[in-house]
Amino acid sequence: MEKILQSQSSQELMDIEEQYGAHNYQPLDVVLSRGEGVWVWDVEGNRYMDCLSAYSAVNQGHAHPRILEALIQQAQRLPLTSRAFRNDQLGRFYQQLCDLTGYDMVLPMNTGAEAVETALKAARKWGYQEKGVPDGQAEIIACEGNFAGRTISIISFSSEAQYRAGFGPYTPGFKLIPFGDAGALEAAITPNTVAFVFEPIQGEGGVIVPPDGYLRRVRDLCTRHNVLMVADEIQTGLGRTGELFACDHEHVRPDVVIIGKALSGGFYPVSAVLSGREVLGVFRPGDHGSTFGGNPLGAAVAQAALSALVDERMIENAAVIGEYFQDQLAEINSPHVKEVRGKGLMIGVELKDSAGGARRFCEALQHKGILAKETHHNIIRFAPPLVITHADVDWALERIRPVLLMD
Ligand code: IF1
Repeated sequence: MEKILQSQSSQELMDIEEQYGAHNYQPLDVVLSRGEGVWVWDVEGNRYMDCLSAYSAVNQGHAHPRILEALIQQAQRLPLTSRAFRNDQLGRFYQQLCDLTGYDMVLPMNTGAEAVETALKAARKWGYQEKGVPDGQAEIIACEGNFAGRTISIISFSSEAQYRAGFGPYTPGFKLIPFGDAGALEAAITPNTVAFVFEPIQGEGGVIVPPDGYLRRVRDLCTRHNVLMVADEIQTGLGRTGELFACDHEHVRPDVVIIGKALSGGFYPVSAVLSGREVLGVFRPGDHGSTFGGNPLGAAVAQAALSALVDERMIENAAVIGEYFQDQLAEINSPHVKEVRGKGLMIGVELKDSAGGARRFCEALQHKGILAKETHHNIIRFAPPLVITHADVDWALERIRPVLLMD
């Protein structure tokens, strides 16, 4: 089987995928078979710069040797125990994560959505147990344009029709307000509000950066009204925006932080909820769990992923190279571009309606050796691995420039 697969062309592999797979995605027609750093290669050996980083799960670059080694070593020893027993990696992972972030407690899960669901459950139980909200009355406020995953409770607070259509009935207890508007948050808070869940920069929403001072105002409002400030940093966190967390740009410390994606450097699904003892301390044995949550393989991989991020100064690189990348994109002065925005290496290029949508630009970029993804029809996202160099960005700009200047 392995031998046959290696000789098949991209087209043959795409045909098989289309024949058997559910069509819940419409990917670019590129079939990747190898990755290293910022580069990936397709089945025919063509090289591309990955400017999506698997939606910021590969911040450390593809096939990072230190994380790979941790994966191999742990996989050869003990991949999974379940949480019915303890393992020798989980405590070390917890300690490293708490030392790095300054939070007191961790609840480990696998996917981002599972961590978001965990945070929602913790906020509700905290509301009933600590805040005194009447049982079953907890309210959680979220923002229009959010993306937090695909489970039924998470899409219950999505404002995107397609993410909701056909999946009702929805989970009650959620309110939506405009993103970036602190006044709307204050108006929406009631005595039963237990949490405000938000992305510090909305990724899927279109790399929407809130006004300066917004996070600080949210922090003050949540403190004043005893509402948990819950930051979904699954995409913005772990260096993507040039700080450890995007909330760090305003020196704001949420009550709860949700991370995932790059927590494993893209090698393995690892996510986690971070908080003080007063929030995650509400869970008693048996309240919540997961077969793979906190497994030793994920814990070992996550330790290496965090060490690589810090020891190789990837966060600082994201800040410096991200600013250069963004400035140079703006300097192209493309007649199609409405705005270049973002922070660090989380960059969005919004096109004018007259440009005819971002997909054709992403396809043109693909043919120039750059893989980027559009969001919301007219925004091209550039989010390369945080190991990208100044020279890599110049290589990319030589190819991006003619595409953004095409008719
Ligand atoms: C898809 C989007 C990005 C996330 C934030 C939680 C999750 C995600 C801020 C859930 C996941 C992924 C999911 C993937 C595509 C991608 C995505 F386009 F869907 F919205 F990145 F922007 N919070 N985002 O970005 O984490 O359960 O996936 O591990 O569903 O198509 P997950």
